[in-house]
Amino acid sequence: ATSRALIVSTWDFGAAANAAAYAQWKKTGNLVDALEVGAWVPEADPENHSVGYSGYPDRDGHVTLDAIIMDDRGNVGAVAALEDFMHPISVARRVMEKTPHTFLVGEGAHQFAVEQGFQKTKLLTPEAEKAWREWLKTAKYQPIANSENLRGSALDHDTIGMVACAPDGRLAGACTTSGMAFKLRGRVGDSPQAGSGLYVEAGVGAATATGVGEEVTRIVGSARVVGSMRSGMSPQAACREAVLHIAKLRGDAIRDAQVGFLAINSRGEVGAFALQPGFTFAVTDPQGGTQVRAAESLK
Ligand code: SD4
Repeated sequence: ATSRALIVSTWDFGAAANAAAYAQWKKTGNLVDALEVGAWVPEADPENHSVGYSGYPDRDGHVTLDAIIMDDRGNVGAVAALEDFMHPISVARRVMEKTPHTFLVGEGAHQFAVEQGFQKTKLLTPEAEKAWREWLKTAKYQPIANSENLRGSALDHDTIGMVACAPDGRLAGACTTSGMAFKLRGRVGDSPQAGSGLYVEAGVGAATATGVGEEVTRIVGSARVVGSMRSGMSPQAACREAVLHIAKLRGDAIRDAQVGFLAINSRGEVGAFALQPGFTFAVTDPQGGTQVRAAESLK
């Protein structure tokens, strides 16, 4: 038995994504392939209102998706504010592999996805539309902690962040989300921003973030976690340090907000830490065994 991890993902719904990613990794041995296929699971899940299809819309009723994928050779692709496509992670991968760019947004990302042959899909489901119409009655925007695990709640938001380390130490990461429910039109969170929602560095580790993206973006959180690991911290200590930094910086402004970091280093050691209790993550080992664990938290 080994304690090293292969694929780790945010939240309890990460377990299903890990299973798909693991099966793909067994087939091709390619972490980027594995994470792309893993990310498809929550992206296509009609019961997950925080990622992809059936995600909650922005306050004007548009489902807009953000995603990023990254390896440890400096290859990265991202899309933001992408509408009408079920698998933004795959569009992000095409940005990485087929363009000289790292990030496409909005209409341009949409045009690129069409050109690449992705099929358009209506993302707003009747259930998500109903929740949005309900929200419109008060139109109060208030991000709530851990709504990711409250399936079907109108306050549901969040993201799958996945980081992986192969037994030879190679690293990769992916992150995909519909962002905060009922956000302002045009809002982009931390998730598709390299360094904020995801960061990967060869020989060091990879980190991803979840929760209120603005709080992560302010400190370029995932790059900070990887930087701490580069300086010798364990993944756990590095995630904790970033959360403490946000707490100190933001004080009362983040009293009810959730932010969580999840990291893996190049030895396959895993750590996670959150502002609030309730952040869970799924860990899959190289033999395919998966555990859902609760992260430590500040409060
Ligand atoms: C964001 N962090 O857009 C992402 C996803 C989310 O994690 O809704 N929470 O802010």
